[in-house]
Amino acid sequence: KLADIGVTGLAVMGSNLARNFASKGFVTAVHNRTSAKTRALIEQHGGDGEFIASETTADFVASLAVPRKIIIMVKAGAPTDAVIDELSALLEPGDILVDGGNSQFLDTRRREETAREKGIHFVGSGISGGEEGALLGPSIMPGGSAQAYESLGPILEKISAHVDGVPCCTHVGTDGAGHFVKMIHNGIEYADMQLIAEAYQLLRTAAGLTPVEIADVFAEWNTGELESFLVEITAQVLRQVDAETGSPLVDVILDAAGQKGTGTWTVQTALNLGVPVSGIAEAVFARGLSSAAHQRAGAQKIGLPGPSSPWVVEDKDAFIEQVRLALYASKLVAYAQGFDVIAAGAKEYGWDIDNGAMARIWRGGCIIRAVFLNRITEAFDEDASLLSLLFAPYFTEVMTRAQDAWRAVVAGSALSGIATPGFSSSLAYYDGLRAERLPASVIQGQRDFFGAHTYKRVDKEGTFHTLWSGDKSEVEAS
Ligand code: NBP
Repeated sequence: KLADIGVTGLAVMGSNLARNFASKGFVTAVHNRTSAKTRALIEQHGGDGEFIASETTADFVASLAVPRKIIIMVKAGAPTDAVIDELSALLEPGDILVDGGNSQFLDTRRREETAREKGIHFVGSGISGGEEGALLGPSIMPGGSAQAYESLGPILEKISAHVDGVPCCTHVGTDGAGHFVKMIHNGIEYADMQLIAEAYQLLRTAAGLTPVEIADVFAEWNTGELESFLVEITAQVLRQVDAETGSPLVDVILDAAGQKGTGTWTVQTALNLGVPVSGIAEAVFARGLSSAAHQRAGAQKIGLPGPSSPWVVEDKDAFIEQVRLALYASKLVAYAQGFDVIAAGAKEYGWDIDNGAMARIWRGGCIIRAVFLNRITEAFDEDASLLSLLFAPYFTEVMTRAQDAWRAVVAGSALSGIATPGFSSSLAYYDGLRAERLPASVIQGQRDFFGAHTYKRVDKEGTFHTLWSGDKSEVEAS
């Protein structure tokens, strides 16, 4: 008997994914560089389904039915290249090689091109949901050729998360499109987490709520339009008491946020594409600031001045509602910006990405799963060429309803010295987007002054330059 699918790389993600395949009835070939891990998987979980374990790469390849379908789940970067090289030498035209790791989409484009020259279908696939998702149903974002998806897709759809019976997996687009969309997903995740953390900070500092009280607030929010995995788990984190000290765990955890780099990739990519992603960028920068231990200690030491009076919230219930609305509005901005990068990436790299379908496959399995993704899908289904998510009537209504609260929260945090980079920058983006006139005309004037960079006029066609160091008359630039 030959295997339907193979997984190489059996650390937490790979072994859970292999168990997921096997438990869904697929004969699953498994392999790992260090074969002790392969043996451990079979010993501990061999009963999950039908596995074919191999110690060598050659045996692993030989154990698969043709066309072979292999998922690589090893560390992104050089290890992934090494595994691709080793496997490619053993594969035949028509075989499908999937990279399920967190690879940079430009690496995926390069690898796909090389594989294509050998007739091998290379599929860079985003997989989200961490170890639990891999085992029970992740959100899967496969790129690569449509032809590869025809035979690979049904297998991936079967092991993916399902919401309302719909799989959280769809063909995203060619070559690196899957890893691109996974990267944006992670960027949005950064923003979402930062915004929830800012909401916590406001409730704690301005309203004086305890972590457990804030957990109750989040649990309540999780029954409404903010219902999402991240809000739900934040409530659980806030409820946790440290066994050693008896303090809320959140007070014992060092306030220095780590990162693995996918948020940075999103921002770098957006910068390259010229798309503002302030919400995501601020989230990445906020993690950076949190980890700048020496500078933060230095600021404490010299006592950098803050405002003289703290924020005294009178009506706590009203304030909680304001923070909820500020969170919702800021979150929408982060998603709108994320989808803007997807649109710009699709244009730049020639992908045909269905934004509504992306929101649909993020509804389950992944970290940013949330009820309001349904509304995003509906918005793009209604108008696939939506210029901004914020222009969809449903979301415009949210902004109408939320903006006063959002402004009050941002103003209050500025006056009382509570850092809310996510809330504040999202509001600034929103007001910039709305503005009929922006001070960019001043910038164009400055650029023309010092660099003769020219400008366009509102009242006629053409490109112009003012002779700033001459008689200050305007000339038409060629
Ligand atoms: P790791 O990222 O920790 O990678 C460990 C695996 O890579 C082991 O199987 C190891 O084999 C293998 N490996 C390495 Br390292 N170098 C190798 C080489 N030169 N040749 C062959 N194999 C090599 O595992 P993970 O945390 O399970 O993640 C796997 C992938 O999934 C990564 O790309 C990760 O970014 C991505 N991902 C992870 C999560 C998550 O929540 N952890 C979520 C989504 C995506 P060995 O056993 O012989 O050392």
